[in-house]
Amino acid sequence: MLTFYSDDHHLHHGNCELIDGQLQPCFEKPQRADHILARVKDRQLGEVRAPKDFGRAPIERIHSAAYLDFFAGAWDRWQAQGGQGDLLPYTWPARTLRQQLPASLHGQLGYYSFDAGAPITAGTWQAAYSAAQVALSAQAQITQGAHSAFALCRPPGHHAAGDVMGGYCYLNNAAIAAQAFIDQGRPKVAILDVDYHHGNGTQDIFYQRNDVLFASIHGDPAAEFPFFLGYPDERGAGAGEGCNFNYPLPAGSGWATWAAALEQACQRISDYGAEVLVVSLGVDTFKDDPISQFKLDSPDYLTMGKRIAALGLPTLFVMEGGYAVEAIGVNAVNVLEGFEAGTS
Ligand code: FKS
Ligand code: ZN
Repeated sequence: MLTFYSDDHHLHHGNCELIDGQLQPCFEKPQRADHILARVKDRQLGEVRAPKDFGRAPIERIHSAAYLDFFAGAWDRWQAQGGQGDLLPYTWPARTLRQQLPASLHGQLGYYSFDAGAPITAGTWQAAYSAAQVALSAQAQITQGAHSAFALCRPPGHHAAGDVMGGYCYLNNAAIAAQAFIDQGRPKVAILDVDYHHGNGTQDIFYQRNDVLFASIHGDPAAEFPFFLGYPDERGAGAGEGCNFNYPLPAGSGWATWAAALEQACQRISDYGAEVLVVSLGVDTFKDDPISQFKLDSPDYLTMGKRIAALGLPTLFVMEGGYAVEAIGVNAVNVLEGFEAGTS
């Protein structure tokens, strides 16, 4: 399996995030992708390629031009007004406030975000732009006939919606790739989100559409970030009714519980008749993950990959979360190796 990767992810390294009332170093850090890349090479998974540049057009199929302009220009505006440190929002247009774009930088930042978990640094736009190109390059590989490809994206994307950043995410790499499949003539795409957190951005982007099925297995949002989306009664709306499936699981869930949900998600994907699969691949379901509450062990990721392979679909893996940095490479690559073992 080919891996697509850009060193540009190093340009994004946020300073800190708010955890339990304290500012702590960001969990979403460059070493994450470095460890995965090292494991891809160790295991000789396949060639590692730099992305091509497909420009802004395929990103604009998912994100509004106004949002992209804001994101691309935010750091320079922050510097021009003498800003020190990372650019972080602190006011959001919650229920009692007007949903309108103000003139100020921080007002606009609040308008275009849902939490303070997505710091903008000098290189964040370039890193996120390159991550989207990594996803598009891996996607193109499948359009050209490959059965699978790995987009080693960083920063991740599944919490980002059309004009909202948050939860370490800015551009929704998986959604951008899924849309590219549709635009290249594959009218039925499934997205399987196995990250520990609900992919609220991806769900929102495709919620009213029937050309993309979204299925997500995650920590119950009643108790877990992102709290406000990811419940089982969210089944899609309008034309998209019946094309959205959430499988929230309780804290402490291990492989048996998780695998039962995967079985149901796979059944939905088969019933739907998807022609191609995008996997939002988070490995923060690992037992030693510092911010998550599931109990998967490293060999479970091999089994996960095999079950995904049994769907028999061309499959694009797009990297999302995972914070047990020492194990992240083993766990992510185990999914890919399990997939390959299940394919041959
Ligand atoms: C405060 C904890 C805030 C934010 C969790 C973000 C998870 C991100 C992710 C992604 F794949 F996008 F990276 N937690 N006490 O893992 O879903
Ligand atoms: Zn996650």
